[in-house]
Amino acid sequence: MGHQDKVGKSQVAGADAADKQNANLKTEDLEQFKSDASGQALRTNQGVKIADDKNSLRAGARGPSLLEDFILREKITHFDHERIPERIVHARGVAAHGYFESYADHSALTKAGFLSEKGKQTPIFVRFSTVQGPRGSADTVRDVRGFALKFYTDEGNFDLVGNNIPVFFIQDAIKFPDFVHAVKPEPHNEIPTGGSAHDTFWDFVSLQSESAHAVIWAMSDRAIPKSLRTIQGFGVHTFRLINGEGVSKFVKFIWTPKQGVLSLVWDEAQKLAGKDADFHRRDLGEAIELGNYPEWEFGVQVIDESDEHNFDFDILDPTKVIPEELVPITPLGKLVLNRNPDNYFAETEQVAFCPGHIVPGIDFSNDPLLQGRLFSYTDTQLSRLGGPNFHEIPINKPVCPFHNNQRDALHRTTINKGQASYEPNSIDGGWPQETPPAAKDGGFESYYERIDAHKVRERSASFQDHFSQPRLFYKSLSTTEQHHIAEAYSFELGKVKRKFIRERVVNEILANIDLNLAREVAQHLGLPPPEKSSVSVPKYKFTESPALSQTTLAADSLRGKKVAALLFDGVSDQDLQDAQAWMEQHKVKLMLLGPSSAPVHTGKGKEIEVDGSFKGEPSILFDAVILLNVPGEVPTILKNGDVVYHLLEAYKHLKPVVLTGESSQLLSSLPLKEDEGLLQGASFMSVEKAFSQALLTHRVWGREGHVSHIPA
Ligand code: HDE
Repeated sequence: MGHQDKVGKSQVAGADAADKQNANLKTEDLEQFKSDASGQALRTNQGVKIADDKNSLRAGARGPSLLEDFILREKITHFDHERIPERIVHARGVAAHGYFESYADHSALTKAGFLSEKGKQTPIFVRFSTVQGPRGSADTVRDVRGFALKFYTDEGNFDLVGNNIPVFFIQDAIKFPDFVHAVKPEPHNEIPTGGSAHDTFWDFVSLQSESAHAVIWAMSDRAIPKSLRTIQGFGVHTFRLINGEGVSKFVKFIWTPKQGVLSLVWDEAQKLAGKDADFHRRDLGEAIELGNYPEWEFGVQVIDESDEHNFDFDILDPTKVIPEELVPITPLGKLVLNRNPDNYFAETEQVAFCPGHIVPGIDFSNDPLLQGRLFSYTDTQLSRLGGPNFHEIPINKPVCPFHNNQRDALHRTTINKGQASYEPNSIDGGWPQETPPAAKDGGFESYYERIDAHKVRERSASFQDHFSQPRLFYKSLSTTEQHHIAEAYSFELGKVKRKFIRERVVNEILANIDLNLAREVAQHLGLPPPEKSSVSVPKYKFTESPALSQTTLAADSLRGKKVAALLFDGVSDQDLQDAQAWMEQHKVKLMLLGPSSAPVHTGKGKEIEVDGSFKGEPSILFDAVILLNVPGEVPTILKNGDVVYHLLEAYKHLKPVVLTGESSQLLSSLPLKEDEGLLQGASFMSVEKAFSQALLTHRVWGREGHVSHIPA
């Protein structure tokens, strides 16, 4: 058989694809292949060039395969071990590179070097995640989002492993395995994937009132974010910042997106989970690719040591927020994400965060949840990444030089030189040696905290109030946000099979947060409305914290929004040109959709390539939808079910919808009503200002009560 016979069609196609891929590689990437003696030779892991990668070695063309085929065995053995254990929680994630830039010299607050200079930039790697679902689960499920930051500072790595809600479900680390077992898919049937709407979760959280606060956040719109670019980040625990004089202040870390804190509506989230399970990771990757780099303002709430006990709650309790109205946020700098990873596995999957990774100038508080986390993360990496050398994986490696006497173990890549692997030594010049602590550039020193106590297994009495803060949160929200919370509890509890669990949530949890909320949920579930709270909730000095509502956290511009233009043959050239120019000017991504993927022709006969079809790119993928003027074609439009569905669905999801020219005649045939988001006008430019406002506002909340009859 000649060589030519062995090369099938698919292999030629494969070669084309490889060429295309190579075309996308940067010159420096290609250099690595060129430096290979034969250009781009395929080799075994032992460096042997491979002559045939298509056929295994066998005894005769139709005979059995031979064990001696080391090329086949090496390839398949490697493949057999391609998977590593996924994270026990936060398995589904996506990440990006970027930088932190300090706004100023913050050395009065901390001696941490990355905060010591105005304009100083520190590389960061950020991983977003959902908590409950496995690696292959959908992005838009109702869940808390992990928001883990790794700062590669000159003084070592600082990991801030936070979430997009400011409180946690339990107060003590010892309850974490119970909590996770309860929320994860149930053990007998591994259902549900990616959600908390099931008996074991609600059983656990209804028996543990300390969960009430985090649960109400998880039932709020925060748990169905529009995009990972539109979530806030919270360190949750109280930490310490320590300056060069050794003065410590308690801090809470908070980072807020410039893109606004925005959410999906529930119907949209559920549909997206099926139609684009990768919605969030795609959105993040695309925005960065387009140069719409997401940004967060990174800050701290600072509490003097002397104020530690001056709150209605304990600042060590991770189920409590410190309202911004009591302690405002001091901005420290900005976080910018500007580069997508090159390889998902090597970077996003292998990154190993640990709250215990801190640098001089930062320290822990005695929050009992944080204390447990300090141990857990390194422990989990041992089985997930296969040994104690995971810090040598490039994504985990500090950028500053580091030396110590730790040696060997699985997957060691460092080749340590010298003879002395102990300290003190007099053989290798005494190195590596300790660095005494100092106001600047010194070795790490723990805060000189006085501890004088009995060993006890005891929860502080100051952790016992579990309802004042969920009440504060609920009371601080807009009517729309409150309504969504009632709907979310009703949906989730509607999936709970055991009636006594549903009743317990309503009577023993919700009734103590807010009686109206409890009654609304009871009504949805067909339960008797509770008459009174079952515990007496202490009175707080303040009853509302507007900063907790998403309505106070708007976007600063339209940058990075995504709009669909629905096109038909005969579309007005002027309208289309104006819309395209406007979107470009506002850094809004405009996608042109047509009845199919075939090009559309404008009124003047110009051929327009489309980005997809109405059906293939449903309205749930966009922030707004525009149907431009197509003179004389309203009957054609009305006959197209896909476009009608697109419009009705966008309207139902409270999005801005624009109808220009004759398209606005659709208003008389479809159940759409003009409002501050449903805009009609002679041309796109005639509604441009109102559209800009509607797009910035994100949703037309006033429409919400009037869309239940829409079939979409
Ligand atoms: Fe985690 N958590 N956690 N957690 N967590 C993990 O570490 C754990 C907690 C958070 O993108 C695990 O590498 C314990 C609070 C994020 O890689 C594990 C306790 C907060 C991520 C672990 C908590 C978080 C994790 C699983 C209670 C918000 C993903 C894999 C004491 C402030 C990081 C891993 C990433 C991951 C343990 C509670 C956030 C098992 C024991 C509170 C964002 O070590």
